[in-house]
Amino acid sequence: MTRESLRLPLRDSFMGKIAVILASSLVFAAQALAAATGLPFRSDFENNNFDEWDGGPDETMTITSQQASSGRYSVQAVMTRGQPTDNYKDYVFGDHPRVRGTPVSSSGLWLAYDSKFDEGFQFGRNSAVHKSAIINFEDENGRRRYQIIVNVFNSTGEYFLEHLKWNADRSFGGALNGLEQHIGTPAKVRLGQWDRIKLFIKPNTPGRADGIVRLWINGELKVDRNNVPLREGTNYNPNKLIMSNYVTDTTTSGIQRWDNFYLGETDPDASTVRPRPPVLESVE
Ligand SMILES: [Ca+2]
Repeated sequence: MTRESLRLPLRDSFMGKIAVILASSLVFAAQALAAATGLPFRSDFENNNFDEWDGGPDETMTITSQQASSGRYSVQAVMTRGQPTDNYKDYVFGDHPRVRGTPVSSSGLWLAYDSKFDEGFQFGRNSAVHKSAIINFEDENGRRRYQIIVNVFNSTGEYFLEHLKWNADRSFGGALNGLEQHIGTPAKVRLGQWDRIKLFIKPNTPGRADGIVRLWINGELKVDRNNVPLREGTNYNPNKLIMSNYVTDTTTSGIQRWDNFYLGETDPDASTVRPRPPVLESVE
């Protein structure tokens, strides 16, 4: 075949069609592999503002350079005895009605962040749990229907995953069971030290109790459940993250901190395990 033959109009046209078909296939493949809208999300507050988040009240929640688990900045929330606190920041993603994007895939969702309660922190005495972060499954009207909440038990300081259900009319639908730490000694808040929290949730097949919930505290697996009806018979998806500091128990006081958030469809620690690069044998 000569170079001239490749320049024939017919061949150019044929090759052009092949190119278009190939390009279309690649676009289709890329769409099939597309991540959920808005993911992966990372926030380490190094730009000294909350611009990475989608809003929420922050009366006593600020970014500080006094300490951080990564970089220079982190978030602090100050709770004062005798006063309720309503600080939080939202991040909406996937198929949330404020995004209307690609939902989180059926392979699941990872959340990781650093949490700290300062020395002297007093958990409330008139309530059971203190919130840290929440993943909401919200419906087409932006109403929470299922929640997985990273909590601390006020009485023991142990981390505790709570699973709540809400109705379409905003009424409380009840607490679902079985997400306490069950592997080894329950991990507790270490006052004055950062704790790394990592959570994996895989929504169940609607109507089947085959959802997965895993929780690691400082790298230790503490919850590993494979039979969780995360969304029961519905097909709502996780689509909102809340950095939560909603405290109604006014016996609570002290400073709570957050830093180094990751939310995405792959394990944030998986990239540290890389296949060995091929070794080029010497050809000298
Ligand atoms: Ca930081």
